[in-house]
Amino acid sequence: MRCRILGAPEQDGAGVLGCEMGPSALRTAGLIPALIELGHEVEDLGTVQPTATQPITHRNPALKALPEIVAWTAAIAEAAYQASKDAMPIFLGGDHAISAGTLSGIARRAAETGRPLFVLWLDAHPDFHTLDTTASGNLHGVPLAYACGLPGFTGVFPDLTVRVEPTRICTLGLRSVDAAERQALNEAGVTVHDMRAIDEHGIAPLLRAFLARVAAENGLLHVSLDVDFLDPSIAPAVGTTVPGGATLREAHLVMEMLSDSGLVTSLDLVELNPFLDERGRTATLMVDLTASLMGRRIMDRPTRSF
Ligand code: DIR
Ligand code: MN
Ligand code: MN
Ligand code: MN
Repeated sequence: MRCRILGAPEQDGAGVLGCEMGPSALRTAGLIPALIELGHEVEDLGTVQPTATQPITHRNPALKALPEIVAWTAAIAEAAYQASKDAMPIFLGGDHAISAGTLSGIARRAAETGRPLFVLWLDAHPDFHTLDTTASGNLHGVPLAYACGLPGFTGVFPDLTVRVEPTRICTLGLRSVDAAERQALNEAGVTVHDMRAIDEHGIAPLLRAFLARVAAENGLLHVSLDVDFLDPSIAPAVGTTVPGGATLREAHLVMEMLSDSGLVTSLDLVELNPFLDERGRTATLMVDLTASLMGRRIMDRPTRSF
């Protein structure tokens, strides 16, 4: 596989500073050598530069760093569109607001291929707030709603060339959902497998059903992995830890099944805050999970079915 690495050290979308160090920590933890060892061709595109900020006012006084997030979104969207031509881009956050840009750029690229774009959102949170519903004002809480074209972003965020279809999104691992997000997710028809569903059914059948849909429709698949998908006991380096997250093996199983499916066409690694890490263990885990997604196996398997 041909991979393109792109750093997006955006940090103003999270409530806690430090995600700007995320790309450095992922590189330090050996992301690129791990991909090369798995036989991939890796092109490192370096770091996205945000466009200049313009003053913006908004009726929601809680919004934080709106001009900065808008500038990052425009730059990342263009970079994601360019990076996704004939290669698999891997975007290194940066907080989850980078996905406002990665999703819009990828959706634009997907439309050119004529194939439907599916999104797997691995996160404790749905990040499905609009600019009007977010109470925290932390804009890492809005990227999925923006990419779907929910109301209120027009004239503030960059115009979307192509929207992500909400019914082609599957969120996995949710355990912190605000009331406005819950309603919006239901109305939009997003597939939600929260932690309770994972506890009841196991993670494999939930993911398998989604992958079968992607395969049946010959879809492209964008995976967005937020560090807080993982349980804080194994992944402390995130500003928004929520207890009761995915275990080490649940997370690896997701990645291994994604790899076996052969369906993943782009990836976000987001919310890593190295300032909060313990001797690099979260950065190392994120690299190991990426390696599982990109083909690392405990043992060879006779079939590559999922
Ligand atoms: C909360 C937390 N829903 C908010 N969101 C986070 O601030 O909007 N997203 N942490 O990743
Ligand atoms: Mn998130
Ligand atoms: Mn989260
Ligand atoms: Mn949220």
